[in-house]
Amino acid sequence: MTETRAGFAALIGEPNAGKSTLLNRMVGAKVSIVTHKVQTTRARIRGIAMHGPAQIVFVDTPGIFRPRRRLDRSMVKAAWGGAADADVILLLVEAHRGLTEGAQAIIAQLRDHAGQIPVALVINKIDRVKSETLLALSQQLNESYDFVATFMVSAEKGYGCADLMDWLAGQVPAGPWLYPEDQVADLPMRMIAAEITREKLTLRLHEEIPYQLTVETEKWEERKDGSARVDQIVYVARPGHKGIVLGKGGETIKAVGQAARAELTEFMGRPVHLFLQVKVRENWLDEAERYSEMGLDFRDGDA
Ligand SMILES: Nc1nc2c(ncn2[C@@H]2O[C@H](COP(=O)(O)OP(=O)(O)OP(=O)(O)O)[C@@H](O)[C@H]2O)c(=O)[nH]1
Ligand SMILES: [Mg+2]
Repeated sequence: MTETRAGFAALIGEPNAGKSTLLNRMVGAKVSIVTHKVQTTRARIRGIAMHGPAQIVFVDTPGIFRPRRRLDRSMVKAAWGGAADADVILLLVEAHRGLTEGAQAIIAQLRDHAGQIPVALVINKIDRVKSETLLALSQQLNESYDFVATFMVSAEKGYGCADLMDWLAGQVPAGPWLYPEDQVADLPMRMIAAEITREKLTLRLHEEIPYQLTVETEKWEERKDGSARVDQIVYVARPGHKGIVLGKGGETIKAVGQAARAELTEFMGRPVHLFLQVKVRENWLDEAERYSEMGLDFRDGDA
């Protein structure tokens, strides 16, 4: 019998680098939410991929940037924590942006956080650049850190992802699988459901508002007919934001609810009745309970 292997591959990088998109691609299911906006992922999210005898547990992390607020600091701490616990770290850099100041700042801190953990460079979004520019970028990045390998991928299109998966399968240590073979995510269903709603809100709202809201699944009721009733609260930090989230005549929240319900129903493979309520809670960004609901450590945000 072939020996099984299993381990953790942490995805780190600047906000918007495509970490969640890559995780979803590797897992083959949408486990982590994706938007075109920065700071979409707030906590560590595990997605599980099987590749022959290997089980690779991908750890999606929040983007790393210079934190200003408590929530930022908790997120960045969570990202580095994910890296420190991994068997292999994948640093994502965007092909069309290259070695940005933000990427340089991450590389400068990488050695301290990675220790002996091997770090591979993953240049993502190669669909956005001409191939001639990639070699130079790869060289430049490899001069700045001792990466054990370099991959050029498009998480969105799937280019290069099979090579990366083959390599990772050899990198994770020999040992028993960490999760059942058919499990794709390690995140409670109530949290996945809240994340789906937060994604739909982020896609529809402008700039600062998504940052200042959080979604919690308050009640989850299994019904006899096989469906589930899910009640969620959208917390906003300012009275003015409530009206924006609701939209004219409630049309924004209605559209968000429909989109979230459709996705959740598909994810679960059975009907879901989703009820959303918007509440103003001016101090939620300073409440420890909100952080633990998100999967973050409140104290990590201490200045
Ligand atoms: N063209 C192109 N776009 C991509 C690719 N991968 C991701 N994207 C897009 O980049 C944006 C950000 O993707 P995410 O996966 O949310 O990025 P992230 O690194 O998880 O971002 P945060 O969670 O905010 O740190 C989305 O609009 C994706 O569709 C790619 O390979 N090519
Ligand atoms: Mg993300």
